[in-house]
Amino acid sequence: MQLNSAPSLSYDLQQWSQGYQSQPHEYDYWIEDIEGEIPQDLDGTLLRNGPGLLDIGGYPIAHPFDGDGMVSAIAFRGGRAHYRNRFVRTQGYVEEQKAGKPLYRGVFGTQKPGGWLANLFDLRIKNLANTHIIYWGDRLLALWEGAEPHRLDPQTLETLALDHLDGLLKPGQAFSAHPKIDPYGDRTNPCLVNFSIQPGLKSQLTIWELNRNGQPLRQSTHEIPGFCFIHDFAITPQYYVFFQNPVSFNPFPFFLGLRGPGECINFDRQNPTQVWVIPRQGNQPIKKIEVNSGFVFHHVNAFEEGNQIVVDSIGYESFPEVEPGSDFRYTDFNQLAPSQLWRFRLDLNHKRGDNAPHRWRDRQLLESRCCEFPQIHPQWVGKSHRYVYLGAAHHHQGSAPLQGILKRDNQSGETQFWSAAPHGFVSEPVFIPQPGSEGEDEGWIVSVVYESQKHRSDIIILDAQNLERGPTARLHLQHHIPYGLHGSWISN
Ligand code: 3ON
Ligand code: FE
Repeated sequence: MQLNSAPSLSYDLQQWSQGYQSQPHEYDYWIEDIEGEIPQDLDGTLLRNGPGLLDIGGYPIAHPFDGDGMVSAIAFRGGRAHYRNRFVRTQGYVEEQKAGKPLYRGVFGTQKPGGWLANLFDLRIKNLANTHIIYWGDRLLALWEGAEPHRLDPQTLETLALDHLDGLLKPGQAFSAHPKIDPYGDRTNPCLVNFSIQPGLKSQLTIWELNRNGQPLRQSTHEIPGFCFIHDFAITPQYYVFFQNPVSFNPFPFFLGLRGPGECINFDRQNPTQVWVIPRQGNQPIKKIEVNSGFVFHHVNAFEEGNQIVVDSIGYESFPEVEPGSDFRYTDFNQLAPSQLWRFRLDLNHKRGDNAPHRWRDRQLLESRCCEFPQIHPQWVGKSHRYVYLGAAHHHQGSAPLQGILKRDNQSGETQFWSAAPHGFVSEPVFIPQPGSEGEDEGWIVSVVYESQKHRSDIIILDAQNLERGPTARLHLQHHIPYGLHGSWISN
């Protein structure tokens, strides 16, 4: 018996990288090729967003986050399912498809052809509309954290226009791609909470709460010292929680046409993460709490417990910096540290009433397996959640592509895992509550799985109470969907 031997890879890198081929076509069809049965009470639409093009007229893009947004809608009704996808007709997409080549630079390193001279001092960035898709206040919105949302037609997915939320957003103003829905927003009705960052030497953070009709309930603006790269946040009934990752920004390589702005972000290992705890109402002061250095894109959830706020997040050892010139299609996962599930406890009592930093060193690793894209039951946002669902690597150790769905029970510490390895690669799991149910895990997990051997994607439906039984239904699409980012469920 060999001890300490590295487990054999659960995937083939070449097969994995095929999931990053462009999908230039737009489809509209009933899904006929189905294994198992779609639950009759699964009634609504799964919306997904993500980069649809990984090249522009044959010019490869530098990073998947630079890909033009493509929205897929999988509509379920009466045990049947319909698929449709459309590119978001952003100004950049329309112009570039006409020109057959990149006309804009991307945040993560995509350059216009012609070398640095062709890119020098061109500081325009295209709004990609590629990160999330939500339906709120009677609007279907494709989100991208660097600028305002695009509004789409919910029936056809046609792009209608940029949307400034009835004048709430200034032209070009950011509206993050991670809004939270507070199930008890204005006492009884849910509300949507989102933020905007205007980065600089000092950064401006604006937070909105919108009622069910999309009208503002509350708005506040805060000045945060230093550069901010904040992708996501968390809410509790009383607070907004922001993790300001320890990064700095040197814009000169961007100005000089050498790098994208996302490649000008440096991780400052020696600095802690600053957590900003901002009261949602009243004029209590903002609290700054310092926690261990590290980088967070996504939070699972947060909740209040006595004088503490508990925040569960996916933590990276550092910002996964992109080496200029490296090809993401051949990512060497062995060189990467895994992203893992952590629990932070923030002590609100520390020096009540002042902003003195509180250095806090204790954080707890909940799950060491490499994971990303956390989801919970939507009714538990801001409350102590028992279950979390994640995309996760097949093996317990090391960094690897996401090939399975992991469910963790925070009460017992037990996990369930369903894997699509060796040929399948999963996307974000979306939790869909079963209509009429109350249990926290009563519902389904739906995810898009890229089946590399067939170069096609499946939609899988798992029973959230028992992931290990495997998919209740597997819907075979006629084509692939490139690896995506986020999505949501809209019930009928
Ligand atoms: O000054 C700059 C201006 C600007 C527009 C600052 C800046 C770099 C923060 C910025 C824009 C940032 C943007 C647009 C960020 C977009 C991020 C994005 C599209 C996606 C992030 C995804 C995160 C994760 C963790 C994805 C994981 C994926 C997998 C594990 C596998 O597929
Ligand atoms: Fe995200």
